[in-house]
Amino acid sequence: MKIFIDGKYHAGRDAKISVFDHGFLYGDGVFEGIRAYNGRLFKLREHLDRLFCSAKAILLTIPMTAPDLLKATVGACRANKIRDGYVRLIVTRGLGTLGLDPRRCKRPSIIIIADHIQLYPAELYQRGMDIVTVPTIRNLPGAVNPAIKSLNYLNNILAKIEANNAGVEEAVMLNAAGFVAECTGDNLFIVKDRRLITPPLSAGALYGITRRSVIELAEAAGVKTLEANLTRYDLFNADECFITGTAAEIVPVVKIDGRVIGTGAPGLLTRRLVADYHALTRSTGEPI
Ligand code: PXG
Repeated sequence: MKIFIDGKYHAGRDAKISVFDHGFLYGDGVFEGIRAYNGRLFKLREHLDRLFCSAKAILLTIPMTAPDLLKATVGACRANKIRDGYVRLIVTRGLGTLGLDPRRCKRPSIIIIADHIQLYPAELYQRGMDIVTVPTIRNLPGAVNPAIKSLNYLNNILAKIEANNAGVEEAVMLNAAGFVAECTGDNLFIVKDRRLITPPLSAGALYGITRRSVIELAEAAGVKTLEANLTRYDLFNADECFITGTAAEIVPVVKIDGRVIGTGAPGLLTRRLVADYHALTRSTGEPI
């Protein structure tokens, strides 16, 4: 594997970052996870836009223009002969010293890993997932805004640990007001009375690119979509539920906190959206 670090390629085992990089010391940095399907990088421009927005929010200047970063991302896929895979694009605050002041870091580092990912076993997509709500609430927008895709994922990891302790793969995170925010690495949707509903981004969620694609696909299929605050009660009484993310894609959810959702099997609209999403990922994107 060839890893891009600051303009040069390194063999996988030699691809190293200093222990004095503030991305490592403090989680000071931002990232994106992008998928390649069928020789194309799906929604690459949207991912790059979000990376620049995350960077702006933490006052980090990415030392490359968006068009150059696009070329470098495509280049990393080519260098690794990736046609179907997963790209992790990381920008750290860079090499600094002990002490969290970012002014000690003279130049941010850009890392591109072009590899593969499989988050969940394939059968889970057929059968549907069992998830739980967890005690750890989503970061408050006034603290570390969940819209920032930062290298500090401890909020999400704590929730993931709580899900694992409950014997399931994924956690629903609520916000401080008790409304559903999102899952640890995915946005959440329900279907109720043939309408597709997802929490508003202000509930404390990442501006998910898969989320946006799913809303567009539903609207194209004539399904009414809306953003509304959801409680656990709304989840338990949904007709269908699924989660969305670049890595996870669309995963049907069939049980939440022990309550069976709908019929207990992936719902009709969920399966339609999965099919439409697969068709979209295979036919659009930035050519590698
Ligand atoms: N919420 C959070 C907190 C995320 O990290 C999503 C929602 C879905 O967003 P997109 O734009 O991907 O639809 C994410 C993205 C992983 C992994 O390693 C997680 C994500 C992306 C890539 C890898 O678990 N989550």
